[in-house]
Amino acid sequence: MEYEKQKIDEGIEKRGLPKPLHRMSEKERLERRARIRIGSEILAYAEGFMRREGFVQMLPVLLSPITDPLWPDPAAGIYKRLEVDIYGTTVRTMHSMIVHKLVGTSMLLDRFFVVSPNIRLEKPERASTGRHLFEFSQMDFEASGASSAEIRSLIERMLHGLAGHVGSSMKDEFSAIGAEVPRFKIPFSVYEREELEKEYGKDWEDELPKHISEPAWIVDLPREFYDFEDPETHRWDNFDLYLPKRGELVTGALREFEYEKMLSKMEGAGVKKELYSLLLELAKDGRIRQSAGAGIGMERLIAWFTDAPHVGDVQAFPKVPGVVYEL
Ligand code: ASN
Repeated sequence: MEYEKQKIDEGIEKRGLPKPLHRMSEKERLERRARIRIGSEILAYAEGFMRREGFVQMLPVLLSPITDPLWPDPAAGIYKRLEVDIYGTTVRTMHSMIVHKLVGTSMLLDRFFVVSPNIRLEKPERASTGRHLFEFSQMDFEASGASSAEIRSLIERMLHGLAGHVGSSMKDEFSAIGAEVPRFKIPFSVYEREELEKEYGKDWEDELPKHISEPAWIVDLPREFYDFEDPETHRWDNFDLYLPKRGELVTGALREFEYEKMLSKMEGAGVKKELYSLLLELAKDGRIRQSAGAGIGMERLIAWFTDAPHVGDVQAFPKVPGVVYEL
């Protein structure tokens, strides 16, 4: 146990991974504290913004028989899916509340958001990417009857407002970490995924962040069954937001709501349709309404704003893939 601990500490030091609180110098702790304070202000502003836009805040779901398959998604790198038996039923840790969002906007509230903790056991080799965690929170929201363009505009306005607010209210914290609030103009540029593939090849996701100086939208990304795909053109009505140097911050889309389409996409991708039988049944009965929504990675957002080397540097208790800290 002692040996294990020492190995972890050395690994953290050598690879420049976020340190646990009890291993930090006073200066490092000051910086962590400033980042957490800025993060708290970012959360408060983002929640207030969503409420002003007519979204109701709900509390998160952590265990459920149904969660996001995270498949097929070229960006997925799950090393293990966590399943546990409770009361004789298998439940999964929340990958994302996407299915809950589809059912929630159909039956409960037209617009809602959740600051949603997600557990995704990313591959250990993702420890040093600086942008992966095995526990993180996304601001996950959905709006019935909305379009992708409306959701993108809402996110642009939120980020713009956030930069103005945090920049003026958190001056001491920014000087403690020697960082400045990022500057950017809205609306952001929009890139077609196909164009990026032509320009940068298959690894465009790693290349693009090196070539942009402001956040940019990427549209038309083939991925999970719940994002809308035009049956004729096979164009996907979805998007990601990429940050300079850091990569993906937001994922979102217009959603599928029709039974046949969801079913055939699941079958085509080899997703176990039995796991989604409730959603399929509701869709078959015409009880799923079309919506659009997105998720904003909160640690990534805070890390971007506070110029943190690793997303774990904005967590009080870091959750870096492959490293199990004591707290
Ligand atoms: N939250 C994302 C969305 O709304 C889905 C995800 O996190 N995989 O599209």
